Amino acid sequence: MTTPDGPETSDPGDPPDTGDGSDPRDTSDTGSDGGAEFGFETLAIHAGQDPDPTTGAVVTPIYQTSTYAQEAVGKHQGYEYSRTANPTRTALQQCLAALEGADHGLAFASGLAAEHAVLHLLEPNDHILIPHDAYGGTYRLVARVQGPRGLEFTPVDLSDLDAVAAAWRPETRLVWVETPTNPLLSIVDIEAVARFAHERGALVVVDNTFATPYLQRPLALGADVVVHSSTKYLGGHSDVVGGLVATKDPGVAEQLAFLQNAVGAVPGPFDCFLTLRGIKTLAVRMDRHCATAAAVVELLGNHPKVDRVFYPGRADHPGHEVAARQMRGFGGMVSFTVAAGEDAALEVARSTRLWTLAESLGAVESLIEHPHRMTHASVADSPLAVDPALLRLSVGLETANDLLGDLRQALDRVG
Ligand code: P1T
Repeated sequence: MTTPDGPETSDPGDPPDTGDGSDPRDTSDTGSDGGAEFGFETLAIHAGQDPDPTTGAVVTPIYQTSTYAQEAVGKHQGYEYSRTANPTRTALQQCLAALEGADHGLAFASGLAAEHAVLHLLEPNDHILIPHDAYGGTYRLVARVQGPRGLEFTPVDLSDLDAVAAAWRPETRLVWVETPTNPLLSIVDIEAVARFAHERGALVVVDNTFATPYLQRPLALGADVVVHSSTKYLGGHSDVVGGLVATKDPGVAEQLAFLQNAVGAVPGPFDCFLTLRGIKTLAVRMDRHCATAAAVVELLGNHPKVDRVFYPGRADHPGHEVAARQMRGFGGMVSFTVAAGEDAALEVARSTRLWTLAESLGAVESLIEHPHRMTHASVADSPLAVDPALLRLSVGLETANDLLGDLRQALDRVG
């Protein structure tokens, strides 16, 4: 029975009575398209998104409803209450699962809400390894939310398996991988870390936000769980905040579906619609992001005001070979240090006209930001502190020459 607090009886673990035995909330179905036999672009446009059964609408409707009429108590069409399940969210979850080669997809209100749900799989006194250059918000969540509740963690350079072995403890249960990392674009060999962790009975989670499933499929490389800030490339238009999780593991999926409903950090139907709409063009956008990023890297690499350029597509990047093996392209994110230091970096960030000074990434608009004072301010006093001379670029889809010209004039200004 649905109560004002929500459907306490509708544990996502228990299939609803739909009359025909099916469960439309089931995250294990990637849509009637089947899945594996179709290419990425086809899945992005169609997986989980059959024409609407009621009207034939080609685009999955925004089911802007909190509740659903029941024919009799417990007899309904698979939906009881929108915290538990909503058809627009189901479509997004199935689409994501298809793109990641997963059996289950779960949508959350933000990337950090998705991460929080995954970290909730752990018990107090469990130990995890996190990247020594993780996204600042991930570090804050681990160190300041989960840490005080008993989670033990060690930041480690995950590209160095000796360092991973040295940090390993008998109670290590999970390795949290980000690759490429934010903001230093370090690369972790997912296959090698997964092999190492699985031999010791630990789970591997990959934050695939920077790469997207178009460029990298962590589950195929052995990871157990993929998380996304869909706020970024998946949404792709700077107009929605969201998070996604994908996994093949039915036990993990069941626990996460329970948490999704029990904690309630779910996205609304309009946010799911916007994310689905973004995903349809992911492949073509990523190709252009990669191509323009390569041109930006070329400019930065030859500019006298620039000291170091961080981009896995460069032959001198320590993770270049692994990236070339595990990614389809090197992505649209580029970081660099300004030779004259922090003040000069701030001057560059202030001086661009086309590159908007803003947090976030992965959208059509090109963005520039200063990680030390912005996205990674929460780690400024931690072992993860970022070089104050570092700038991060999210290369957008504007005309490449316009972007190059604007960056050049901003760099030329500094001493
Ligand atoms: O912002 P949210 O949707 O909650 O996602 C958090 C998150 C998780 N993982 C990675 C790799 C991220 O980059 C982010 C969010 N990052 C930014 C807002 C940023 O500008 O770097």
